[in-house]
Amino acid sequence: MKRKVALITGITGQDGSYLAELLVKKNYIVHGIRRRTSNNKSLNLSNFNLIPQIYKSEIKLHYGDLTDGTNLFKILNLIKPDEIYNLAALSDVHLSFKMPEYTANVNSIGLLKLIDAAKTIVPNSKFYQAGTSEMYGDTINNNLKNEQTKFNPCSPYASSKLFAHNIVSNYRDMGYFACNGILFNHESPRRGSNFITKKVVETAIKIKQKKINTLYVGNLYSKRDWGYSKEYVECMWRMLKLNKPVDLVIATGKSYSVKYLINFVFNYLGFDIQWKGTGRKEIAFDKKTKKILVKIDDYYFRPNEVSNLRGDSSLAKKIIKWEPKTNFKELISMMIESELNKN
Ligand code: NAP
Ligand code: G4F
Repeated sequence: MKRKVALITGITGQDGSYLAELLVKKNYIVHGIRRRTSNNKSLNLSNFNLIPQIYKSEIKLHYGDLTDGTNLFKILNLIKPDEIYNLAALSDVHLSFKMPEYTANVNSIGLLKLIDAAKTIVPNSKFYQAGTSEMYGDTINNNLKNEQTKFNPCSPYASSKLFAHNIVSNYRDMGYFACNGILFNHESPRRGSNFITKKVVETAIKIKQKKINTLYVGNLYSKRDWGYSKEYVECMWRMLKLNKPVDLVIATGKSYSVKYLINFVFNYLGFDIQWKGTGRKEIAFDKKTKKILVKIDDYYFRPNEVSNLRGDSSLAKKIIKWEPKTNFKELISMMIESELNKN
């Protein structure tokens, strides 16, 4: 049987690297687009033997950027993929407030360039777009969110992703096979250090090792529905196996606050963490040593916040037979253990 060809944008990121591994296991020919960087490190892809002659490697990397439409066109024309997974994005919500134009250029217009070229060059291909629960924004109630819940984006990141979501629907209406995943937060040992789970894990370990003294964070009270990235990329693949394109929410259905996360990590590492004070003066300290462990820093607050995200993935359970397996405590413990093993 002819091997399927997949193209992954954002292959160097958390999800892209897990998806590449999954597709290689499933005997796909996997191509990825990576950006040119000064140090050329692709740490998340270290399980692959990335030798310079790309056509001998398990995955084939092409230099490119979602803002560079002519290059995207050339790559698609060269490899003629059966499946395209658009995972590349400026994915940092906080940073999107500082770089809104770039965010829109990559996440919205970049997606438009890619999907239009895909429909033109490989009209029978299947397309996955990495959508996000951030598109729901800060809703009045904290109910579970599903595919019917109204979007109300409240960051440049969320707005850029909602544009992409709508464009994908438009192309689907034009007859092209395109799906939107609406994924809630998902983490792993490969998570970027700027996101809160990885930041708390890395910093708490450095405090334990006496390399630094304090963790500085923003909003302690926002809640997120945190799942495991490796399980979530399986959904992307399953969605493109369907006969009809769909949009699906992928989530665990449970949410926890940033403060709960911090308590869990410090307790796991053997600290006796206690809190005192309120608002920007709230601090956490170690009851045994009296040393301050956590402080609030205004820098980490966003101009606008999504206070609680919790998703209902029952449609995914029905259509792609998917359910989350790893719970919050197992996920964060895995991240801590992986970080400890690096040291
Ligand atoms: P990530 O680790 O930040 O990876 C983002 C990827 O996009 C990286 O490979 C990055 O390359 C690449 N990229 C950024 N700007 C680019 C550009 N201009 N051109 C080409 N590539 C570019 O993100 P992730 O957590 O794996 O998430 C994957 C996708 O799912 C993203 O679209 C994100 O917005 C979306 N999403 C994530 C979550 C989540 O909780 N993780 C939830 C919902 C949706 P470099 O390595 O060079 O930076
Ligand atoms: O870890 P975060 O930066 O993730 P956020 O903003 O929820 O976005 C992630 O999940 C989205 C899916 O819903 C993705 F689409 C997006 O690409 C990304 O992967 O922040 C989580 C929460 C926020 O409420 C934030 O305000 O943690 C709060 N927080 C408090 N202190 C902090 C900090 N976040 C970060 N990054 N750093 C802090 O010091």
